[in-house]
Amino acid sequence: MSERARFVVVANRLPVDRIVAEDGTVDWRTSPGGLVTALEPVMRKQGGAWIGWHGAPDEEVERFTHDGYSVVPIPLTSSEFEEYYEGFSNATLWPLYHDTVAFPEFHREWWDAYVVVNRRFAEAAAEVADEGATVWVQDYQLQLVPQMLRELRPDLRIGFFLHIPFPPVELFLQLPWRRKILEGLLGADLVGFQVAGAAANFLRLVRTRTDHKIERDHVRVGDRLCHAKAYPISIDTEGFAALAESPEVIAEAQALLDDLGHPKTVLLGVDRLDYTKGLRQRVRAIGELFEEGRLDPAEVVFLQVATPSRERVEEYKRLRDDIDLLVGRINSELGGVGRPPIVYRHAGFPRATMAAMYRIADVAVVTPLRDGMNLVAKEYVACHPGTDGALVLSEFAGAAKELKQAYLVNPYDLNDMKDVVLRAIEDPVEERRRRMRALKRQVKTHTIDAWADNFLGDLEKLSRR
Ligand code: ADQ
Repeated sequence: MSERARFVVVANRLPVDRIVAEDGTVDWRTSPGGLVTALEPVMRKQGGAWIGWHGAPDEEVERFTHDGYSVVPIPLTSSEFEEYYEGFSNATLWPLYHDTVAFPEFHREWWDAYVVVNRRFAEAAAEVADEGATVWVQDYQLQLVPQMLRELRPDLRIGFFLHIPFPPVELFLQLPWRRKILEGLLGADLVGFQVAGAAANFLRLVRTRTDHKIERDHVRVGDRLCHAKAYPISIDTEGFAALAESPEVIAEAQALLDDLGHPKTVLLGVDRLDYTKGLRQRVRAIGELFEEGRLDPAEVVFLQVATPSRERVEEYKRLRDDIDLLVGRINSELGGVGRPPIVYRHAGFPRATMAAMYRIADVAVVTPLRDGMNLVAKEYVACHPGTDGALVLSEFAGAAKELKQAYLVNPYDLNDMKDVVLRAIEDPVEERRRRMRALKRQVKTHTIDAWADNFLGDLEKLSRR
């Protein structure tokens, strides 16, 4: 075994993608994403290791070094991928934690696979971590790892961060394995959530469903403490802003506007194609605005891009068909023979193209039914030049707790959504500017680096024994 690490990240996926060249040589490239960018410097400085799945089922990949830190691939069989990942993580926990906006499925085999895979991750972390090292476990796929790892290595400092919402007590209690998940999380010294309400939900559950004593924001677990607090995640604000100001992105934004025929107003939606993101409601609301003549298809375009996601899970297939149908129906009934009122692309785009879209959008419409944070809202604020843009944001996104000057909506209330979108377009420019200035200030002063520093700083302080 190669040398042990002082700082270990444990996440479902590795931060690198495999690139196979034409001649068959294999290389690994850092995948774009805020978490990797924020943690890479810490990894390099402290001699870090990242433990995660490499993305190919039924295949073992040796540990290797990448960009100054150690990458530890964890193997998954095809059936583990189906039961632990597509099943328990994405068809049980994901809908349950997002207010059951889709029906969560409970299957005992899925749970068994979840336990097996969590144990594999915990064992790998126990092997890789140096004496007294810090281990940071990420997200809902790995909630049992903190306790499993604690049992194997009581010397470690263990943090956990949940990127998605933590549900209200009444919903969490549906879960047949609720107690085991709570105990799993309590293995950490610090459990981080996106918003204070999620930490409160967790503490309330621990209070009512376990024998552990609670004082303010921490739980006494035997002879140690587990703290629960909010750490709202953010983006590499400067990086995004600089990208949006680059000549390439400015040129791409111009080309996009040419393609769209220079409409007076561009509305923009950007999401992973997921039923939590409220796409059905958004497309219906904006569609109705066009149908009722409150938006003029000659002047306004609604550009919606949706990255393909979890395409083998039933709910996601249905969602894709629904959106295709809805958009097709609206476009076939409205507008002239030129550009349709809704320009919809089911595809992922490079970061530069995303920045170009954020640049040209007069209004970003971010209306999830429930979302842990929602980074698109923050990326738009960081990238849109000047202060004449507007953000329409769901009350049920974690981001709404910080971006209070956005045009907030209840995405279940279609009439409200329609009125608010119109207001965001039509409000006097001073009002839009006032709001946008406040949003920009917030996103500039709360970056992903600050998020990681706060969490890791607190973890060090709180777990000092
Ligand atoms: P996600 O559910 O994936 O993340 P979000 O925070 O919106 O949601 O992040 C999506 C990311 O994908 C953004 O960086 C966005 O730019 C990118 N993206 C979306 N559509 C794209 C497209 N068509 N092409 C290219 N890129 C696209 C989970 C939680 C969130 C939480 C994050 C981080 O569900 O609530 O904010 O983790 O903790």
